[in-house]
Amino acid sequence: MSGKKTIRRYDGPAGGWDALRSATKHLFEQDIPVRGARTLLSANQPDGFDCPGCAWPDRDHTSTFEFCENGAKAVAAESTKRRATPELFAKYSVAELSRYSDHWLEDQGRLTHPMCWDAASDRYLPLSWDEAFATVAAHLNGLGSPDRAIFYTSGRTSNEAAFLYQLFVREYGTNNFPDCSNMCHEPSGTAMTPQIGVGKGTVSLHDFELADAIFIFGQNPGTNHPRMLGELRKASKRGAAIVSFNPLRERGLERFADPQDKLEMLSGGSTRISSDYFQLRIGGDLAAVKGIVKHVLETDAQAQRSGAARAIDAEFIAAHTVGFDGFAADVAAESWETIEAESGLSRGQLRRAADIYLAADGVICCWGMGITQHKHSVATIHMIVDLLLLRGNIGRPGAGACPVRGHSNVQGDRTMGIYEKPAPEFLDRLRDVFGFEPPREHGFDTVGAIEAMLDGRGKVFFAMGGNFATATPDTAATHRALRNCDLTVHVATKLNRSHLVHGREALILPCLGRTEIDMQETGPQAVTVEDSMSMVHLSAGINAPASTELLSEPAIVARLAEATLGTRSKTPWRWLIADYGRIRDKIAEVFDDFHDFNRRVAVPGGFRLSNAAGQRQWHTQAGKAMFVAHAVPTDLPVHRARAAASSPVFTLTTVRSHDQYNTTIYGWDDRYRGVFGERRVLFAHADDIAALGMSAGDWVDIESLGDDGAHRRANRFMLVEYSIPRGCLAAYYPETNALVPLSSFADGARTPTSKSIPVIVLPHAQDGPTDAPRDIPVAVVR
Ligand SMILES: Nc1nc2c(c(=O)[nH]1)N[C@H]1C(S)=C(S)[C@@H](COP(=O)(O)OP(=O)(O)OC[C@H]3O[C@@H](n4cnc5c(=O)[nH]c(N)nc54)[C@H](O)[C@@H]3O)O[C@H]1N2
Ligand SMILES: Nc1nc2c(c(=O)[nH]1)N[C@H]1C(S)=C(S)[C@@H](COP(=O)(O)OP(=O)(O)OC[C@H]3O[C@@H](n4cnc5c(=O)[nH]c(N)nc54)[C@H](O)[C@@H]3O)O[C@H]1N2
Ligand SMILES: [Mo]
Repeated sequence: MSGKKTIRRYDGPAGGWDALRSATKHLFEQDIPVRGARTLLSANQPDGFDCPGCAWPDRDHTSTFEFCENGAKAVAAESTKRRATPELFAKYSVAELSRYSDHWLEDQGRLTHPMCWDAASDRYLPLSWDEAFATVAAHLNGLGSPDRAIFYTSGRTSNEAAFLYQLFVREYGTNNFPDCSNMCHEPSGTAMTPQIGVGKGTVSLHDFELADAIFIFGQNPGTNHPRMLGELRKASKRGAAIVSFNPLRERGLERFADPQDKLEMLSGGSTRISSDYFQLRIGGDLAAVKGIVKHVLETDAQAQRSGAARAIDAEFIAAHTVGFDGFAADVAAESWETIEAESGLSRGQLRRAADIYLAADGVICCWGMGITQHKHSVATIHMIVDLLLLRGNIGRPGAGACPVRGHSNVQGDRTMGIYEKPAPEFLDRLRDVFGFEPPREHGFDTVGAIEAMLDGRGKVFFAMGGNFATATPDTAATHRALRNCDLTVHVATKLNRSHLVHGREALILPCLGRTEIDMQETGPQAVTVEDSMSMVHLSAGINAPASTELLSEPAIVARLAEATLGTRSKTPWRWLIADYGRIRDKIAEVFDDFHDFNRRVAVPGGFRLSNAAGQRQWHTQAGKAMFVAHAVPTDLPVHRARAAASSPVFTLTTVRSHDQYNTTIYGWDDRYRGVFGERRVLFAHADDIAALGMSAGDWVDIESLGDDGAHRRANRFMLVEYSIPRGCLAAYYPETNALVPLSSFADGARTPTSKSIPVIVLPHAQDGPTDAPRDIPVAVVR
């Protein structure tokens, strides 16, 4: 971490030797060169642990070790030798810790002891687990209503832990389950469930071997799902079209050198990834996809007139869908002018994309956060699914919808019932299996939880992992909300900002990570996870725990449940955690899809959950897949801000750098975008920088223009010239979260609009406040 700032173009491929070098450096920095290699080799192996990085599936989960730079960083971060011990907390008060950067906090290493904030000294002091559970239980039992307590989940939590957690919280009496999904792929489920009857992707890895075209919307696999590049590379090599829609030039979507491929590595070769790259405007995807659909329908009309073969799959549409006529009429009525203006792509570019779609037998559409974090994200996903339906591209080999999930078990957590709006049938099953009456009223999602803590309806905030204070929008409001709580509790592996922005009382409960041996009464335990393609498999740690004091997440839930519910609960909590196979038997009793769970998951690679839409069974209201029409929006917050403001208004999107995992900052480099030694950068088009009367390298402040009239600022960012459309800007998350108003979220899904923030750019006010925490060079601290 020299802190040396350099901005230079990166012309190498993604992956390659740079990836190996970078991974080695990160292992080395965590003091784990030798054992780290063994740890790495166990990632995604049948008898090893599931990589705590992303949710991209592994080939059969039985393949030889698949190298992944960012997987290596995630593993290195967890198996670090550093420890955040009670001595650290004795040395620094919370006020002092708060002045350090997120990277510094993370870099203190693994938490080792349960800690309790002491108001008199403003320090976290160690306490026993029994005292910790008694404290939480006393608070929970002292609330007038269980709905005053909020239970957050991040997406690393295993199926077993998540299942026990939702069971405990529902026995306690609330559905207040905000989770990271609310900020992530919530719109995907919200859009797809009524439209095709499932809220998950319909494809498997096998489909990637068969697809003729893969469309990628708003996703940066080179950084966030590096193993996906392996699949894309193979697809590219066999001639499949790969079509990217992204405002930014992302190196990983252009070229990739597979560290797995000896020849490619030794020859210095690389493979082209995208055959076509469309740099649309931020938020322009709905317009772009509608433009493609319009071309497809016009081509079909032409074919019908000339008696040629239909361009759409009329048989599929007739047999399997409803709503086509109204949809087609709506598309016909949308003007090309609007489509071009809002997408930023020309009619010719969209014709090109439509021709690729029409030429392909099987098409997969992938999408990520570039689609889900907008006001109109649900509508955009409807349109992507509409596009697939036009030619029957769902429910047959080589085709389908592929929302690419983030956290390694975020999909599994939802499957296990971490959801603020549980289905009545699921609650009935819980009631029958566990003999209690679950609460029926819907709970708070992430935005709702912040609102509730702000206005006093939320009093206790409990987090199973994650970094709520930093990951959420409207940083100032979120911090006020957390500080307004009577008690905040964080189950965590590493120190983070959320532990420092605490309630009147506060606890940190340290837990085991995936990579560690989870020893319970009957012996070492494995947990299960579900990847982005609905494969469920086992994960067993191999390292000794970071501290003898650590408890597993299931054990923390079980002991907290006992302390809180006492004899009110009929659930045999201790018995369940003595052998996680018993938890899995209960999961099998509640969910039909998990029948014979223990036996089926024991097979290397595990099993795939059923996917009705993938079988062309449509569990929708109409019993068929549904075409859903949406007008291209022209009255979004950005449009309104442009109409009202006197200075130029830009659309800012917030993205991940190559050296971070969400709020965990591994380092200051973003290799593929050519940024080294700095995270406070603002990517902009050269002409926009000039139009502002500024130069690349200048420092600026960013002010967002929310509909609520409030002025939100994030200060001190360096302008970086980048290949991005005019009027569009990009900066890193979470430095820019302060700019997203709490009230700005996706229609229908309430996902904060972190990818389309109307902003103005001002010269940096030297004397103005800077919200950048003091950065302490790592070398000095150690
Ligand atoms: N190493 C690493 N891996 C990760 C994570 C991490 O932080 N680090 N995070 C994990 C999590 S939780 C998630 S959800 C995933 C996130 O993975 P991604 O979905 O790839 O996440 P982002 O980095 O937010 O960026 C998405 C991409 O969308 C583009 N984009 C921005 N706005 C728009 C738009 O309006 N339209 C279009 N078409 N594109 C747009 C950006 O340029 C960027 O390339 O990754 C997971 N994996
Ligand atoms: N502006 C903006 N905001 C965003 C996004 C964006 O693109 N732009 N993306 C959103 C998305 S997609 C997501 S998913 C959220 C992420 O939000 P979160 O999931 O809340 O955040 P993370 O940074 O992934 O959480 C990291 C913390 O988890 C803890 N941790 C790590 N491993 C474990 C474990 O095994 N067990 C436990 N108990 N704790 C563990 C560590 O203490 C670590 O500090 O952020 C969202 N916020
Ligand atoms: Mo995510």
